[in-house]
Amino acid sequence: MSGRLQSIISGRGPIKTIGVVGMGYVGIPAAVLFANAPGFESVLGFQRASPSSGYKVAMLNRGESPLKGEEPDLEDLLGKVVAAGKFRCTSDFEEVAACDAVTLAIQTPFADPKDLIPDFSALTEGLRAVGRHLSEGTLVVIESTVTPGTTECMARVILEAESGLVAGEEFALAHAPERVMVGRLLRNIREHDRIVGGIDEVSTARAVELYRPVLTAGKIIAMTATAAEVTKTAENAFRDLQIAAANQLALHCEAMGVNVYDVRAGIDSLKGEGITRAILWPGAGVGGHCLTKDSWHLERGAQVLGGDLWYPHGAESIFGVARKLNEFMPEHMVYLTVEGLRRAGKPLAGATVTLLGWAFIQNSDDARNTPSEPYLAVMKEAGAEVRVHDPFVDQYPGIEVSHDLDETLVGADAVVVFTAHHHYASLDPARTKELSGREHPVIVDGRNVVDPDAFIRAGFVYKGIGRGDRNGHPIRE
Ligand code: SAJ
Repeated sequence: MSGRLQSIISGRGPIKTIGVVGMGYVGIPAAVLFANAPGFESVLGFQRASPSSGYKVAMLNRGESPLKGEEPDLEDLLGKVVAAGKFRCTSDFEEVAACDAVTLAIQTPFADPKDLIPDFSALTEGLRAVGRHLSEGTLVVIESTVTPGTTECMARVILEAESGLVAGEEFALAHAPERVMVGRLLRNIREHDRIVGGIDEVSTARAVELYRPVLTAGKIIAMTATAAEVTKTAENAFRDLQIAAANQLALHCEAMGVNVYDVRAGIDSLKGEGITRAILWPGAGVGGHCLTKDSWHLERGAQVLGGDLWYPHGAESIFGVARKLNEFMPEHMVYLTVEGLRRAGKPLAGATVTLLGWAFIQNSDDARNTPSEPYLAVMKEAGAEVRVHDPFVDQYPGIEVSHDLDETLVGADAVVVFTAHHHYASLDPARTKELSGREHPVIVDGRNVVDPDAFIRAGFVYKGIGRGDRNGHPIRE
């Protein structure tokens, strides 16, 4: 336990002034909740005056949220704390010096999904800006999802180099990963348990003091900084693994002529104390900002920190295998489309394919890392003409997205469901066939949203993920 840091912090007194770096979908709700907590006096939102995001400073200081989409209570609470003078946004990082605690909520994407090297440039810039104005006894917390080892190593080195202070001796350092989902930002921060991990016990204790006041149903789970980084990346790696297990089972069921959804229901029925079968859902692929990268952060952490890893020698980590299986699912959708067109006597080259769903998740406009994109690329490469429909996505770089379902179905040789938007559950076989103008149009269901028998009776060639019981059906003349 660092006596020196403890005495500096004791001399500083309870946390009163907080800085939050990064006014995005993590930083803004966090800052507003800190400002609304009675024990804290003021919160500063730090936002770079960059061409793309600098506008947020004035907007936030007017009590307006720059976040898209519905966020219950956020704008009301923002207006309240701004009016009360408890929250202010600024681009002047010199004001970090007045903060008892500073959190950094800055995105850490992969620069290139191919080589999976994390792009920490924005985070390191934020760390440098904080380090330059860090004062003795301040707590620095990283909320971004980072490769295990980042807080103890890269972040510590940058902060010490910029401030001339020693972490664990003259300032506290911790990791407290965000667990928020769009549409429920405030609720998630208040109600989810909060993982808090310091580089030492004094840092952990100071971080607990920072987060406890904003929790309602959630409780604090304290650990080391690296354990907190592993927890965050692993909680998503586990979800990715569960989805991959469902996808692997679906592929096996296709091979064995079985309906994977019957099997899933059977497995899910096994309940009772101490029995868990958290079987998730197979599908056309896994998109989004979390699951597509966090397994690779975890793997990189094990490689960087782990030295001589002890997998079964020569075997690959199951988290890496799971990632590759989930990334394979759009390819399997290509296979199902090609097989369906073959059965309908239609070559892939020149075929017209209607792709239903561009968002990575149902009933949302969020298209980050959508599995529809790799599918589209392969189909276009093979000479198919693909039209994209999505009722929620308005635009996407390089892609023309239609909101007119009937229009996109006209002349379709194949209709392919990639996203389980509620609109597609009511797709009518007769109407769809009429619009396609085809004797035997193909339907490929990547999310189990249509009734296979209704489409087969209408003369469709049906293919579905995991539908080994229907994928070889006789074609109705
Ligand atoms: N998916 C499947 N099968 C499933 C569940 C999801 O194929 O059974 C696919 C979805 O279609 C989507 C992708 O996986 O393409 C990701 O879906 P998701 O529900 O995991 O949504 P995310 O990516 O927004 O995950 C977030 C994560 N939250 C945080 O990182 C704070 C994750 O930890 C949550 O578990 C998840 O939300 C959630 O449960 O809503």
